[in-house]
Amino acid sequence: MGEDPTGFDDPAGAAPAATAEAVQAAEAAQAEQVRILFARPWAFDRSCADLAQLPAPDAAEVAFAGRSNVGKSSLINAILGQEGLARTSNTPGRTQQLNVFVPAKPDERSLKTSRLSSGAPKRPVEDAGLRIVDMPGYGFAQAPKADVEAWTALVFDYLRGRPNLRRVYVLIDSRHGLKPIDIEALKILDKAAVSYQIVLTKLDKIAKEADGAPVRRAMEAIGEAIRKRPAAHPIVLGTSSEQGWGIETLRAEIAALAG
Ligand SMILES: Nc1nc2c(ncn2[C@@H]2O[C@H](COP(=O)(O)OP(=O)(O)OP(=O)(O)O)[C@@H](O)[C@H]2O)c(=O)[nH]1
Ligand SMILES: [Mg+2]
Repeated sequence: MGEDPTGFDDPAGAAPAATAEAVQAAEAAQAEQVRILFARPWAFDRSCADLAQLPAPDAAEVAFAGRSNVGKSSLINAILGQEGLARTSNTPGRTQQLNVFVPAKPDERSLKTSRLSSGAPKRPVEDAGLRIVDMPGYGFAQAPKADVEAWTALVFDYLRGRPNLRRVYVLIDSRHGLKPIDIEALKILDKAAVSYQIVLTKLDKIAKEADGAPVRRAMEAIGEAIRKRPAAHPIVLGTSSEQGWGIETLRAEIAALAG
């Protein structure tokens, strides 16, 4: 009989060692996949004012949604390790369309700047089966009503009807918690059975107390609030784009969602 490659039948007890080795090898391969995906440059692909402008739904998409100014664009930049790729601003209402980002070949890193001066972007090669979508914020009261309604409709339409949408990260400001407009977004996702996960942002702003109590309280409150929602991932992620907290966890999750 040939050697059993699994080691399971080895009476001398080699099975656990062989299994542990196999598990370690799988973990190392996974970690390498994450590293490769986010070590490479990413590029801006396009801005979409309506769903018809989106690319064909032939690659997995991961989208970042949340109220205006919650930190969507900042979190995408932190995950991709490219400050300034997604535009951020102190003024709410910065992102006004669906902005699509894709992995690019190394020499296409310059796309992020060339798109602004040259108008129509060149198309980077999409070879990782994954796109990241930065969304306009919803619920920004100070912008003109018609603008807010248009952004919210665009976001909600996308959440409702994008067949290749693998996961929506719904960002919630850790200082403010869930607002009625967030609940509306969650209802849409639950109804459309789109898998989503809550991500608390700007944890650095409530992490001043040494015992971490405000952070714990914010995480627990939101965990309880979404416990019974059907499409919600049960684990709430805590992040700070400024401090780099929670970024590796998000990278690993996103890499696992790539098609
Ligand atoms: N302290 C701190 N500030 C943050 C963090 N993330 C974002 N910000 C700040 O919050 C503001 C809004 O960030 P954006 O990333 O533009 O927020 P957005 O959700 O994309 O906003 P809209 O596109 O307007 O909907 C900016 O001034 C960021 O610098 C964080 O983790 N910590
Ligand atoms: Mg933005």
